Amino acid sequence: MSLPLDLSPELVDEYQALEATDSLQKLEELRVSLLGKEGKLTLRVKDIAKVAPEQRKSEGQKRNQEKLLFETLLQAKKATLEKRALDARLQEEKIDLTLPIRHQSKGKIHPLTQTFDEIVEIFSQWGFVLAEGPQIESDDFNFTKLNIPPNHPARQMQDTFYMPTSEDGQERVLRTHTSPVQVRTMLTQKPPIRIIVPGRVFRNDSDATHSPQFHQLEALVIDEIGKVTMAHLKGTLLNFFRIFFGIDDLPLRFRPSFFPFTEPSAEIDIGCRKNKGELTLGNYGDWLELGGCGMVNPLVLENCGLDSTRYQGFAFGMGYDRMAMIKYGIPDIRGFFESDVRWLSHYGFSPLDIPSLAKGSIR
Ligand code: FA5
Repeated sequence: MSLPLDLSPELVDEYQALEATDSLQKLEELRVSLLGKEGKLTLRVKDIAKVAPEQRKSEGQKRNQEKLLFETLLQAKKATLEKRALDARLQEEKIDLTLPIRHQSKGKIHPLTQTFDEIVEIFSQWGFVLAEGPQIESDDFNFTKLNIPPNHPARQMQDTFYMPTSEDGQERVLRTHTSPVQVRTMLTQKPPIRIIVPGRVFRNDSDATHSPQFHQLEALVIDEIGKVTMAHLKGTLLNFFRIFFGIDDLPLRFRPSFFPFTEPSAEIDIGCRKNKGELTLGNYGDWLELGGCGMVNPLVLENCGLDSTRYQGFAFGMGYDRMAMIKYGIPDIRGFFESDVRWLSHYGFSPLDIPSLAKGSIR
């Protein structure tokens, strides 16, 4: 750009400064100093009244034209500098197709989430509805309504974490099992009831097969007397285990037991072989305990407002961390809760991998 011949001498410095500007920031500073509220060109136009009246017209025109000239030059310079900056960036960010691919770590589904999904998949096909309850539970729902009164020795079966009493004076615990959701359901729904409750529970317990937090799968089925029997309980469990573990002749054994909330009660065992620390499921004569079950105690039905002369039903509860450990060969329960990404990348699942469905074993 060469100097316009008729440019007022007092603007020559600014003109040259504009020419020399090589950054957008400096250009903006120059713009403000010229065209801002107190800018030189703004004031020159404003101060036209101070010029002698006979020169005012021509001087006014000149000052306006010069202001316009600088506005145009500033805009043009801005466009040039912006284009230059963009070109430099494009040059810098040019994609190099010869570079090797950068490693991208993919997330994995936690084996407990996978197991949860498989359980829900199976039971939902049989018409069970998913139910939930709070992890901080009232002593009343966790124990008393389930026929485990205060100071009853049965409370010692479950090593409980006690919580501070709530503001309304309610004794509270970290739920030791998912069975309080039975109570919550019966208090709010009329039979027929058919629910499963997979959820986290807590006990003061820790070794390779016991963890202070673990997961239980609870089920409750209630209907009119005669419609839900112990045979249905056994059939449901047998079919569930066979589908879940993918073993068609997996045997199931009921071992007489005691739970205050079921009568009669049984421990649930499935067939296996234990050989030098290695566990294989199947019809081999050994047994592995997975949980407890029974027919809902009529006292529990009454505690929850159901007429025990009209309704009966079954319930079961088992640890599904153990089921996941067995199915997926995970040796130590504590790994589930340690949030170690290396562990997860080894034992985790790809989001699209649902083995029970992929094998077509849902019937
Ligand atoms: C119960 O918790 C009963 N509520 C089950 C039940 C429900 C019986 C409905 C009848 C009707 P139990 O305390 O045995 O029962 O626990 C059930 C299962 O939870 C155990 O068999 C075991 O698989 C699992 N379990 C118990 N404690 C732990 C622990 N600390 N870590 C991991 N799994 C555990």
